[in-house]
Amino acid sequence: MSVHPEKEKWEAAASKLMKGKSPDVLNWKTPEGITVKPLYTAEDLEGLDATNTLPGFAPYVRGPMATMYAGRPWTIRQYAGFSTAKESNEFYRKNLAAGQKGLSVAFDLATHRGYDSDHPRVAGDIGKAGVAIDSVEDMKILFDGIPLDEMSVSMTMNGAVIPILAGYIVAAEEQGVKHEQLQGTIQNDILKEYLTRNTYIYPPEPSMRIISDIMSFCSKEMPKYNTISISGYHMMEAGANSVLQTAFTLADGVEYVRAALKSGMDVDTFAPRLSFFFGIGMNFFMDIAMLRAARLLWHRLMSQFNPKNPKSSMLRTHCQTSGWSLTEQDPYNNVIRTTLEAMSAVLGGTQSLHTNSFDEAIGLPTDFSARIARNTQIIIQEESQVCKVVDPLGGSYYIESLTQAIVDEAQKIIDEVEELGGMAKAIESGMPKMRVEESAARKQARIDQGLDVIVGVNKYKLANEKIDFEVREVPATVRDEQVARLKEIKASRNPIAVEKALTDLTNAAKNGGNLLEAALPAVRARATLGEISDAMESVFGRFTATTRCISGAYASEYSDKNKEVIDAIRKRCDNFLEKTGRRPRMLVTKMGQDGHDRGIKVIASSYADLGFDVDISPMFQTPAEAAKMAVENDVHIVGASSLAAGHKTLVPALIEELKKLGADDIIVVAGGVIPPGDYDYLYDKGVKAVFGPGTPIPESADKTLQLIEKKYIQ
Ligand code: DCA
Repeated sequence: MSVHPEKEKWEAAASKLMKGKSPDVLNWKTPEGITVKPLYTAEDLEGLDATNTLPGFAPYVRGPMATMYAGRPWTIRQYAGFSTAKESNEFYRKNLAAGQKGLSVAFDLATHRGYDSDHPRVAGDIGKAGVAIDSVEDMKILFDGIPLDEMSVSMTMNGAVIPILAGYIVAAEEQGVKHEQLQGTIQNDILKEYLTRNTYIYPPEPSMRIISDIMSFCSKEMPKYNTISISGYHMMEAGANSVLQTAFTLADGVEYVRAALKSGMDVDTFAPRLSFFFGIGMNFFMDIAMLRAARLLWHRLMSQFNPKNPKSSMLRTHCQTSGWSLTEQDPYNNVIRTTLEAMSAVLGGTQSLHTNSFDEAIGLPTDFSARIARNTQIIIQEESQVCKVVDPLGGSYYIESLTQAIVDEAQKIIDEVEELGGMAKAIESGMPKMRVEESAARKQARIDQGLDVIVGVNKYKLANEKIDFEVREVPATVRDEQVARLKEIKASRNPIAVEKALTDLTNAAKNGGNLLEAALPAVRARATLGEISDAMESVFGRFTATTRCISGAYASEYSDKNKEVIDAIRKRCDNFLEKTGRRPRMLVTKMGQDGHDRGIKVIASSYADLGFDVDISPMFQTPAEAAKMAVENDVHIVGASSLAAGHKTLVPALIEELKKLGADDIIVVAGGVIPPGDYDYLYDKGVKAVFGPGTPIPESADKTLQLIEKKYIQ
């Protein structure tokens, strides 16, 4: 096919409309580095060999199932969990009665990191960002009245994956459900934890063994169960653009396949039960194309392992709308954002979908906001008629060519990863983390300059923001309830049986043997999650990451025209240096088990670009550890970032610890997902400023600097 016969006429018409300029000036370079033109034609389909393929057939670009939603719509699977198992169970049952189709369990951060609720490191985390699970007794309550032989349950667990999956299996056994009847998914994707999400426990090597052990156990005992959800979502939330998300997720997938093969499994015994998880952002067409590209690429990547079963190279995925794109400002706009993102996932052909609630930039979803989120999917599914046709955008000049562009760009990055020796080695080298953080800093700079529009945040702002809806709060008594139940369980079990089962598990960790299988007797004997996790930690150790930070990306994204704003702050930092002999120095820290470090990374690298001296604490600090570091580093200010509802406990505790060290002159500010209703509480406790999500960097830097200047040079 050649150029459209009237292409020149179109160019002339376009140019005329633009007062003589070439239509090329309308080209847009996306953050992925892809040039998007104002017009696509049949010419753009030339050489694209996957365009005219069929759904249900390789390379699956048009969808993994032949009939897709025309035969069965995607699973409406809302990710939820908070407080106690009992409260979460009630929430699940209500949602299932109202049209939700599958469960997706969110665990609290203490559970993720393998701590029981009575552990001193997790006092601020219990029941906050998910449900607290300490033993199989909690697990049984969580699924009370929910038949596990019928319900497909997804569990987002990566760190404490052995005690959680074993707990689920034993809870099912005690419901009378056989292993082979279990259907659902365990996230079990540890590589992305080292890359972005940070809810790991053990170092990479034993963690990869755990994954292979789970795949091996499930392939024999639980054939309907998806053993992993290889996740790009967290990379997107950490700032990865769609190409980075695709490339690193699929590269993680290849690494898992290699690990399973190395452990002696045949590719077709486990590959059909690998599943994926993508995050869907606000670039509508880009993310439709991303899902199509990911399917094509996965098929291509899997062919090197010579699978015989077509399902082994068929990418099936869950999607979630972007939490990061939700704004605290003018928050009902989030309903619209989520609807668009959901449409993108659906038009891209997802198998399962979570739509975020509009209040998630502020707090945990309420019954009301969860209903709107769920209904967003139900309305798309049951009212809009989009389910009637498979891959309705297949053949679109633009979508097909964007799909190919993502395939090409992502393949280049996958090749780079391969050159580094695969994803585990690449992660060790720091390459993927740096790429994601650079992408995040650039995005922030575009938003701060107004180049990327966010309605209500950097354009069409409300003069008087007033949040007038209820925000769900998890009471501090949840911890007391969990601790009381732990005591009860420990008092009523057979200590000799527990001891023996835990010793057997430690021996399996030391000498080999399937860890999931070895954990089952311990769970049946009522060993707790923390005890099971410790039994393996005593052999594997606990992983600590080194925190690194990129520099220059934020400032370099500023155009000369907009540089004024950041230059003004730089000048003030230089002035501070002149007057005091030091640059304004800030410690950014994350306390508790909250692993979301995108915010502090962006703050650290952009503040450094603006002239601050910035220290980043290691992850998972206790307030006492953060205070000690602030004093040792002699900082002027500490910025505490909280995205997991621990702010009311942890930030005041930090202030107390600073006082104990005689350092109450160190200013404390807080940022992250903090409901505006909690601001006064924090101010009363001595916090000097609170920065909600979406605060532009120059604005928070200005305020931070003012606080320091006021104290030291005015
Ligand atoms: N016609 C006939 N059968 C179909 C069709 C169709 N058009 N579409 C799907 N099915 C079948 C599937 O083959 C599957 O059966 P199988 O397991 O026996 O093969 C069943 O219906 C369920 O469909 P599926 O597309 O697998 O949807 P889910 O069970 O919801 O699984 C998946 C989605 C992504 C694979 C899974 O890993 C998952 O649920 N992930 C969620 C992860 C999550 O919640 N994360 C939270 C952060």
